[in-house]
Amino acid sequence: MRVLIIDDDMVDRKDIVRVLQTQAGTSIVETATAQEGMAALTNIKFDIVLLDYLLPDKNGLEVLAGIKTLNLSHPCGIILMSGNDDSELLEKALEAGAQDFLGKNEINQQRLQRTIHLARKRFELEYHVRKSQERSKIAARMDNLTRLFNRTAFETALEKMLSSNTEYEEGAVIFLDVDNFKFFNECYGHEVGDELLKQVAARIKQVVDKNDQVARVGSNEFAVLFKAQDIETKKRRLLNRLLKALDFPFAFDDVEINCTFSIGCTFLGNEKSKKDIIKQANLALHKAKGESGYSVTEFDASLSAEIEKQRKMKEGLEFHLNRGEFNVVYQPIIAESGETVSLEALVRWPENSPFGHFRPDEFIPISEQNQTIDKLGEFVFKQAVETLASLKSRGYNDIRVSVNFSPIQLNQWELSVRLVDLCRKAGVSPSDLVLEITETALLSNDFATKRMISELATAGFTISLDDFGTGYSSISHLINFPINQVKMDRSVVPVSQDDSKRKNLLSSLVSMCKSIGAVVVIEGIEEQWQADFCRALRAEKQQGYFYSKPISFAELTEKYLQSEEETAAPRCASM
Ligand code: G
Ligand code: G
Ligand code: MN
Repeated sequence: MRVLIIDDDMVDRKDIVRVLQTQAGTSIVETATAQEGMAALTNIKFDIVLLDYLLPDKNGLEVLAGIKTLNLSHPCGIILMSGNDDSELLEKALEAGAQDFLGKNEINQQRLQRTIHLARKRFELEYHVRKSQERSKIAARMDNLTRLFNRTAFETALEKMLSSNTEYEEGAVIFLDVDNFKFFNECYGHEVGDELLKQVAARIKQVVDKNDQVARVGSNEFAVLFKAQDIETKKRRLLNRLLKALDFPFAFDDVEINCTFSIGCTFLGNEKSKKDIIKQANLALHKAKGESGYSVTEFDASLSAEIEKQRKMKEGLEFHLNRGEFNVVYQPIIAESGETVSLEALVRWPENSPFGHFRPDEFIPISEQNQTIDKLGEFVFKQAVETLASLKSRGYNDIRVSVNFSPIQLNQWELSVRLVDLCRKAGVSPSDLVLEITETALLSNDFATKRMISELATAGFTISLDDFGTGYSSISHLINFPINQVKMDRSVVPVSQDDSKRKNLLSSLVSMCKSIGAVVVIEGIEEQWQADFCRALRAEKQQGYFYSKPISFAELTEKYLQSEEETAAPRCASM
């Protein structure tokens, strides 16, 4: 046992030494002042300290406080000794960190040894409790998987940074999210998912500076909190490093994963609260997520409005789909003869919706994102076949209906069966329906899409390639897929009589499609001369405001079905 005595009274010290020396294996260091005692404690590992209350330079309570601030790597039990046996002092001594108190008049062999024994035991207990408290405190701030800080620790750090914000330094937050993490997790298993997160964490850790805080704040979401004098430069440098560090494959035992990341950032300044900052970083991240591939978005005020709009669209989609409230309008497609040969069904957001009003080019991408597109598509298809059935019941047998399909809908393995079933229930034939599919659906070139398109064609549906001329306009798509019809996008329709570029382009596209036997439809016809030009190209069908805007079924009935005797163009001879 190693004992330190801090006592200026030499007689008392000798008494103690005498008592202790009776025990074998005891080594004793004697000091006479607080200063000497503290120095000894810093340099030597003791098992117990006997500390006199009245020292020339400090009193015992002050020494106890001083020892605490030393933050010793090898702390030990302390017994405070005093000439007067004072219960108030005992209380204070225990509070200040001593394990026991001993009146100087009580010192005898038995008493001293017992007190030392108890103090050591007590210290050991306290030490273990404190250590495990510290450990659980750390654990509560850590993310077990990645060994980064967790959300709680991140928020605490953010709060701290906000309260210590100075004029000279600014802070910023980056939120980073692994794109399609759910897919990797499900596709390769959760072990690979966990391993991916660990590797991402390690790569982020590698590129940040020593004082930057990195945390995992969601299942596949990371945050970096940092400050600098020139925050804009630091942010740019950090983003560059992050993108570089993350942009190579993550390797596992038997797979390699290439993933992209979405990143959102915002600055701390301008009296923003912790909540504001987290919200802004999340909004920026959310916006970045909406874009494909690597994407970095910085928060600005317009984002809030945009995200709010998206939220309303999402909620509205679910709400109105459950109530079957979407509207479907129809735009005629006209043959060379001037007859309306088909009606394109186009979905419209319900009027007087409490969520606001949105255009299809706004809400369809959202519907594709939040997986409601299958339901929306089926709703439109059902309306379309019912409209068709109703036209047929009035004797219009030659008219067909075109329905737009999102590429995502083609992933439903039972799509063809369901569509055929809906046709059967409405009493129409698949051959009366045209499915308009954009060329992007064919780009993925995956087996399931290919199979589905063949299945739909085999079931008797006409497949029409929509928006041709905007994307790849690939002849191989026309050859490799069972495509019966091609619809030229309105962006390739000449905008004026001397728009020779578009005139030539459209002319070539039409002959290209005709050369492989596809029927050609040209959309976006707004003026007579455009109609004449397209007719001269021998395109089979036309569509556009020149003939009719999309109209409701009620308007359709009124405008076309009851005007057979009217001869003014545009005419729908067969109707
Ligand atoms: O009708 P409007 O021009 O606003 O339509 C904008 C876009 O929305 C067009 O590209 C059109 O093809 C698409 N669209 C309209 N209705 C539907 C629909 O029912 N399903 C799908 N997938 N797209 C549609
Ligand atoms: O991509 P898709 O072909 O499905 O787009 C159809 C949409 O194009 C319709 O919803 C309609 O609003 C729009 N549209 C139809 N005809 C015209 C037209 O002549 N001019 C313009 N600018 N848009 C049209
Ligand atoms: Mn279309």
